Formats: sequence, C-alpha cells, structure tokens
Amino acid sequence: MVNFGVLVSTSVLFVVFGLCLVSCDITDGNAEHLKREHSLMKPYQGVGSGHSSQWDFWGSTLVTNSYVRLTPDERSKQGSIWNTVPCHLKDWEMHVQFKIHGSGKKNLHGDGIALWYTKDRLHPGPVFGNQDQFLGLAIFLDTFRNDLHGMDRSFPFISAMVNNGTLSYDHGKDGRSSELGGCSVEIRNKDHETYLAIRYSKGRLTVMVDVDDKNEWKECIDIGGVRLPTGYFFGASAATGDLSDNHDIVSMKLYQLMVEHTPEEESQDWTKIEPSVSLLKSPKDNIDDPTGNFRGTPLTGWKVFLLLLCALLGIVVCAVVGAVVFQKRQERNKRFY
Ligand SMILES: [Ca+2]
Repeated sequence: MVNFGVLVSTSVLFVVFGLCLVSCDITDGNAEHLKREHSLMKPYQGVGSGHSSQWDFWGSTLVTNSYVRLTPDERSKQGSIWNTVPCHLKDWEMHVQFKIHGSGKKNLHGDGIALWYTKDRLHPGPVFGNQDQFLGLAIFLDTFRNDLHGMDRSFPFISAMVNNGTLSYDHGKDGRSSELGGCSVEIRNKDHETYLAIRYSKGRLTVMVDVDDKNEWKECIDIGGVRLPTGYFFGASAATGDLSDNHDIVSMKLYQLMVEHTPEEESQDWTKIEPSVSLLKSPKDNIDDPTGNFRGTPLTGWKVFLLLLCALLGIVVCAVVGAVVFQKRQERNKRFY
C-alpha cells in the first residue's frame, strides 16, 4: 500500500503543477509587465498636449478626469484616441475598460467602439470613425445590427478582423464577410465595470470579456495562425449615426507577455511582417463552424487541466487495481505457508 500512497501524492503533484500551468496561461495582469508608454490611465495627465504626449485624440473625443468619451450620446459623431508610441513587443495583452451607455432603448443605439493595432494612426474614416482598408488588427464592439438578414446572432456582437490593406469593412453586413470570429455579449448600460482583453502571442489571437461583474474572463475569440508585425499603434475609435450612445474608454493597459521565441523567430525582422491569417478555410466559411477557428492552436488551459485530471484518474485506478491484486497475491502466498 506504500506504492499506492506514493502514486497518489505524485499524481497530486502533477495536478498542482498542471493548475499552475493553467493559471499562468490565463491573463498575465502582472503590474511589473505593465507598459506605461502604451497604457492610458486615469487621470490621463498629458493626454493630447505637447510633444511628449503618449496619446493623441481626434473628433468628438472628450477627455475628463475619469473617462475618455469618444462620442457623446448624440447623432453623427466620431472620435478616436491613439497611442503615439509604436509598440515593439512581440507578445502582448491589452486590457480595455470601457463603458457604452445611452438613453436609446433596445436596438435604438449605435454604432459601437473599435479597438485597433494598426500601421496608421489618426486616420478618420467610415469604420467606427477610423479608415477602411487599414493594415493591422481591429476588434469591433458592434452594438447595432445593420444586416437584417443576419438574425442568427444577437447584438451587441464582438468580432475581430485582420487586414493587409486590401479588405474593406462592410458596414451594411456588420463586417461579417471579413470577420475571423466573434461572440454576442451584453455590454450596454451596465452598472458595473466592463472589460475586454486582447492577447496576441505566438501567432495566437485571443479576445476575452469580463462584463458580468464576476471578475473573470470569458473567452470570445481564439484563433491561431495570426501574423502581426511589431511597430504598429494601439488606438480606439467610436462612431454614432442616426442612433447614438456614449462610448467611453476608462483605461487601456498594455502588458508584456514573457514568451520565449526560437533563435530563428528572433532573427526575423518583425516590423516587416504583413498582417495575415492562415486559416484552413476562408474567414467567411468559419461563421457557421466556429470550431474551424481553433484548428492548429495549442491546447487551452482547461484542456490541459482535463488531460491531467484524466491522467490522475487513470493512475489512481491503476494503483487501486494494483494494490488489490498485490493483496490477493499476498493472501494466496500466506495460504501456501
Ligand atoms: Ca453594426
């Protein structure tokens, strides 16, 4: 029975190790790794003023002491805020605290917020207040359904798009033809704080939301094969049309993820990478088959945990069976004497 004890304690160790791996895999959030030059935080001192400013803003954007309002709850407004410092981190995670609120009742509000990691900054245009045919990554928090044929999903809808400068965002179809993945989330008029996290690491793009006041991240998008260069800019923009909302950014905090790369990866010029996604199918086909997005991505935290749990159960069963067989044999041996 000593063997059984050793086996159990070994497996418990494995599980504890596994749990650590899982928790380490989830949101970094480590204050040491916060990059202030890419973060926008209260009370937004120095935003938009002087040469040393790390954030510029445009349009209807209003900076107060407790939030940055990209648009007020008024028709036909556009605003944006942009980091002036290009980001040279290979692996990062951006945490955005936002607040979308207004007097518009159900479905009578719009249009939403877009979060950007792009080559160009401060280029107003038709995509949530920013230019179309952009180079880089966009995450859309689309609060208004434009496409009346797309009733299979509810709004607000969060989606991701990677563009090499050739694609257009189809506003009339809520960007469906170019989206890489997405999820429906209730994000308007919440009394509690609402957050979104974008993680880009080793070609994997993950978007998570924390909007239920439970202080936990829920996965919204997780796709592999995403290639983004370094040296792009972070930004946020919002627009209203015939319908409106207050689109507020409370904070944008960028964390560096400590990830090792192969010498081959390190020797590459990351600023020369063209934004792309190597999906097995075209992004459009992935709409009805969200699992298609997960192909070729590493195991997620809970999968690792499940595997370890199965392994532990297997070991325990083997140990019990082994112990019983051992005991039976001992008894049989006793009988022989
Ligand atoms: Ca829309």
